[in-house]
This record gives sequence, C-alpha cells and structure tokens, in this order.
Amino acid sequence: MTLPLTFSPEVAQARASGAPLVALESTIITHGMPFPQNVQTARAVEDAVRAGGAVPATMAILDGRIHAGLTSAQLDTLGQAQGVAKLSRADLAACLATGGTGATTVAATMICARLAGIETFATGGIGGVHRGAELNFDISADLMELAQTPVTVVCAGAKAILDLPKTLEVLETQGVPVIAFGQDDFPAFWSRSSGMKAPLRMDRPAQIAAAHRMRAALGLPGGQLVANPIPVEAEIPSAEITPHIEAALAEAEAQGISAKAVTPFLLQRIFELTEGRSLASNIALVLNNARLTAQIACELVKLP
Ligand code: PSU
Ligand code: MN
Repeated sequence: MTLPLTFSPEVAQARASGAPLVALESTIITHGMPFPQNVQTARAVEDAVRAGGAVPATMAILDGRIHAGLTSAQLDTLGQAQGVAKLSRADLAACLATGGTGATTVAATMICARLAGIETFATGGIGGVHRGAELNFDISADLMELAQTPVTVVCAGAKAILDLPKTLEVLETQGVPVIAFGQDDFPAFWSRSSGMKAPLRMDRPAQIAAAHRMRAALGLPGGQLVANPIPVEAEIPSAEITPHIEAALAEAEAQGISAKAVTPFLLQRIFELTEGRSLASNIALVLNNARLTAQIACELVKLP
C-alpha cells in the first residue's frame, strides 16, 4: 500500500536537495489560537524557519492525505475552518482511511514527520499529565510518542494547566531525554522557570543534534524533548497568569469538559481571561522555538 502522503513543492525540493527540514504542527493553528492570529503566526513561524536556513513542513491531514508542507491557500482554509478534528496517534489512521480532514497534535505531527523523513519539530507547548491525573487518567499521548518516534521536539516547556512534576516523571519513566536549552531550569511556557530543574541541559544546537544521532546509534527508539525558555521580554509573571489558570481549570471542571476537549478549552479560556496577553507571549515563544529548531536541523544535516 502506498502512503497517502503529499509533499508541498517547497518540501519536495528540500528533500531532493538534502536541505534541513523542520516539521510544524497544525493543532496549534486550529485549536490553539484564534483566527486571524493563528494563520499569521503559522506564516511567521514558517518564515522564521526559512530565515534560519531550513525549510518548514507544516503537517495536516486534508481529504484523507497527510500533507507535509501546506500551500498558502491550504493554510488559510485550515485556519478558518470550523469544527476541524484534532488528531492524535489514535485518530490518524481512521481519519486517513475515511478521507477525513484534521489538524495534527504533537504526537500525530511526530508520526507524520517520521514518515516524511523529518527529524526536528518546533511547537509551543506539549501535552502532558493533567492535574488530577491520579483520578481522571488524563495523560497526553504526546509523552508516549516522544518515547517511540525519533523526532527532536522543541517546545517552551509545558503549561501550568498541567501537573509539571508528574509530566517530568512520566517522561523519565518513558526514557525521554528532557533538555533545557541554555539554562538549568525546566521552563513553564509563559515563565522561563517552572521552579524545577530540567533533567538535562545543553547550551548549543550542535550538542542537541549530536545527542539525537547518538540515540539512533544506540538503537534507542524515540526522540528528545528540548525545552527552550520564552524570551525574557515576552514572559508573563506567574502572579498574573496563575489566577487565570485556576479559573479556567475550575470552569472546565464545572462544565464537565473531558478527554480531547480539555486542552483546547483551557487554552481558549486563558486567552479570553488574559485579554489576549497570553496570545502575544504564545506567538513570541513559538517564533523563538522555530529559530532554535532551524539551528538544530542545520546541525543535523552536517552529521553522518
Ligand atoms: N499545549 C499548548 N498549546 C497547544 C497544545 C498543547 O500550550 O496548542 C496542543 C498541541 O497540539 C498538543 C495538544 O499536542 O494540544 C495536546 O492535546 P492533549 O492534551 O489532548 O493530548
Ligand atoms: Mn488528554
């Protein structure tokens, strides 16, 4: 069976010439940010990857095919579409087999990246262990994907909507290297520090690329999680964001929001409660991650 995989002209050319490639997710576009900032940000992130000397491949499922790289028109359509499916590992094959359309989470984007031969991926925040996971068992499939799919994922840490200590514990159990970039602390999305030390620290993109190759040489499955702190000027003080996080969590609980709807609900409510402040920070950190990921991708193509 041939894979239902379509490369954009830009990505096809990059593959043919061996140029560095960076995967980008689409759930951040459909479920993570409102229109039109979602589409503007997606374009700016692609441009940041290009400015860093790599080629962006935004992933999405359109009419039953995996698209590695979206055209400008496809990006516009996806960014304005209503009720787009949010696809994780469990949903991918069913969506493709039924000719569906959907946005890829971190887990699904990693799977698509591997199929497209792409080893690096930039995003904002990853899914993790939700607060109350000991009762609701809500643990994002992103964590288990990192344990089995060989893609280095660059994020800004995890949001405090999650239980960060438990998230780091699960990553450790799953054997996922968690590397803080340029500092000792694990960053927490809007804040440069979560107050916890990251298990690993690296200061240079070349080290991250070398570690990626070494994992493969050792025959270890899975990828790496790089946690890149938000730029200082975009940080939101925890005293400012914490009450909004607590309010959003309480509303989710009161409304019985569960399963796949939890993360998008919380992101949307925090955006509303901060009157857009969280969005400006979110955009700044994603751009920052795109720049770092392009550097890692450029280092990777230098290695055998
Ligand atoms: N966290 C964010 N922004 C996001 C997401 C998470 O700060 O956009 C999205 C990503 O696509 C991530 C997904 O992979 O939500 C996780 O969803 P869940 O918790 O349902 O696995
Ligand atoms: Mn979940």
